Amino acid sequence: MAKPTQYRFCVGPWNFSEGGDPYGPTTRPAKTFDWKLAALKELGFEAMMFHDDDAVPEIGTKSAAQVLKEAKELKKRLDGEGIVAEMVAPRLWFAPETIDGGYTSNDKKQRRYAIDRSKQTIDIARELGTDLIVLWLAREGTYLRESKSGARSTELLVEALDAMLKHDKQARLCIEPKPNEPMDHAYIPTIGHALAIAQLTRDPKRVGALIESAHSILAGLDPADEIDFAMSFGKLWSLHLNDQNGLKFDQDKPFGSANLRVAFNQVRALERNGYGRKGEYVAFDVHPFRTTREEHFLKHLDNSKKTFLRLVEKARSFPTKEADALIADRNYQDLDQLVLEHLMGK
Ligand code: XLS
Ligand code: MG
Repeated sequence: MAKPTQYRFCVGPWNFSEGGDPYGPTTRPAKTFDWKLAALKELGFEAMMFHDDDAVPEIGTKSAAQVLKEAKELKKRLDGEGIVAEMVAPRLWFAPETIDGGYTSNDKKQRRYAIDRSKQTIDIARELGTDLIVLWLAREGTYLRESKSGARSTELLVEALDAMLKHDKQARLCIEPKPNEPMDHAYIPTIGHALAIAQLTRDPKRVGALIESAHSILAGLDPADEIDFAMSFGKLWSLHLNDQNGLKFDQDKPFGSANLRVAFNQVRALERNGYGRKGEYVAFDVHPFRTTREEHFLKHLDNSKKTFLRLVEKARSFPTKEADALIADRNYQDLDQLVLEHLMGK
């Protein structure tokens, strides 16, 4: 039997968020990068994930050479702290150039911008010592179905992925699906879509996926099934655990906060497929509740990690023999209760 996985944890600077939402301003003061780095270490996280402009702030105002210089400096800084850069993601949904999407924009110039910026992200990742590029395809979709062609958009997405694969022979592209928000409909809504589009690219082996629990739930799916499916292809290269109370706006709640059983089943899926054995990190893409006081700024991260580790224990101590006997007897009533009793504990 393989040794139990020692999970390693990761978080992004955006997860120390200040409470702003579309209806109101921030509720906590912004923290500096140094503060976040120190906090991450104190919480026992070993890696940080970055958007291109987290790694190099105000990236749009800087020359290519300056961007690489700052990425190099960041790498030194991280090395000094013993923190790994897990991935870099192009933030393609903020810039005025990507108002109509990046890779699938109807404007050729804007598509060019999106591809160039993605190539630059790969260059930054190389400087930071990671080959992992995360693509959350935020605005690659439509507000209005008739405004874009799904067939053409699929072609454009493949073109963009191919341009990135060609730019760097080592880079691995990790698609993070989400079915909606900010768009009405997104073009790569599920893991199945992500893995299918990989097959159309020039190097399918280097196109994989990242699952975010809340995004699967928003697609009406069970994230545990998405994990099992991606891992059957050997293509779950990163993970954003969090929680989501039904089909609403993206909530990024602490892991297990809305549905402990769904969280438990995600952990079981990770355990049975050996997630983490090839060095993959468990990231928590969670945000503090808007009402969170400044002195409780880090609780959502610490609590997500605590819950995750408790659920690992629960997965490892699950009474498998008893469950197997109930399954063989098709006694799913008692199987259901066995799970509940196990989660509630004595
Ligand atoms: C949004 C995503 C985003 C990606 C990285 O929901 O979590 O932050 O993880 O671009
Ligand atoms: Mg995410």
